Amino acid sequence: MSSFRKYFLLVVVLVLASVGTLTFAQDDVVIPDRFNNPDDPVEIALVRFIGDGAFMARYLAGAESQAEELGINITEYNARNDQAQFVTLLEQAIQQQPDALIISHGTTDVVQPYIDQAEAAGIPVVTFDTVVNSNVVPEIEQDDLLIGFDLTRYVAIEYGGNANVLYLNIAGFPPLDKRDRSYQNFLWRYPNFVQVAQVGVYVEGGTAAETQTRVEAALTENPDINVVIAMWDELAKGAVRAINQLGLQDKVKVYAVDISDENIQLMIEDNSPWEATIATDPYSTARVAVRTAVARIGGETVSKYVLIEPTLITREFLLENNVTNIDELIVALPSLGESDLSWYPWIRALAERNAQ
Ligand code: SR1
Repeated sequence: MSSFRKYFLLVVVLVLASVGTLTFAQDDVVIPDRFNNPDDPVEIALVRFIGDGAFMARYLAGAESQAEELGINITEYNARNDQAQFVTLLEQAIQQQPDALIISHGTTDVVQPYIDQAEAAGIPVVTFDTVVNSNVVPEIEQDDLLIGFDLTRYVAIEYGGNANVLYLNIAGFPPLDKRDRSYQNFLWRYPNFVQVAQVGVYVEGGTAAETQTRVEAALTENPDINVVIAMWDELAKGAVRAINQLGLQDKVKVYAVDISDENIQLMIEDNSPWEATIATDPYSTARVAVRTAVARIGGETVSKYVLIEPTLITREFLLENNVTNIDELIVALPSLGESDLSWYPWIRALAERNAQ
């Protein structure tokens, strides 16, 4: 046999061997039995305390998209800021005996007994924006201490440590409390970084409108304010509208949290006071929550803290890159797109099988 033919055969054998190895690796992934019965699809209950605003709507869309891709069902229960209703919905959801429970925006004192009850009944729980006393129940969040740190540091450095701040936040919501912790450190660190006033109240279906009224009053009473820090975009939207209404766009700038199509429009409009926001895409964040729940159903031991990394988005960046909506933003900033978190090989295989 000529040396060329020997070489050719060797290459063919090596290619076939590598293809064989790849095939074996794919076949090696085992989808857990619970996901293999089309007559009895996996059911996930998503129990949420609040529903106001664009973040919450896009989060739900993300959760539903991931469930659909995996061929499972998801049912939303939303208490719309009513604690008694939240407890009722937690009870109802557990009674339905879903395969897993995702709990969002509860406080520990309220949700802990129901988490313990569900886990004891064999229903694995995962949480979003909730602090839990359990080593097996994961806490998914957008790394809110980091959000508070990165946002406030950005403002403090931009203003050389000198600013008169109108602070927009609401106590009692876990992500907002964590962001506040980091913010307080900057007030301590920079003595001329001063909080002049604070407003913030949650109104289901109306936080932005209520905030607008309160910010108009605060800015009128405190004409020295030159910075607004808003720890939630519904608060920021109210502030932007108030500043526009008072014609203070050149004097008072807004720095906030969260992103949505509407936020991008507000940030890029002519003479917008909204300078920067720090965010994850709630769509992708919710998909992580669903995959983490699916992982627990499949028997995986998941990380206690599942942190989705936030990204700083400035008005300047949006304008320079002609970004007008979230889809375009993800192209310009791919770190905001689909997360790698909780993509266990068998969950990927489940998505591929379901796509066929
Ligand atoms: C009232 S809590 C609002 C926050 O929940 C999510 O973490 C979003 O980022 C939003 O800012």
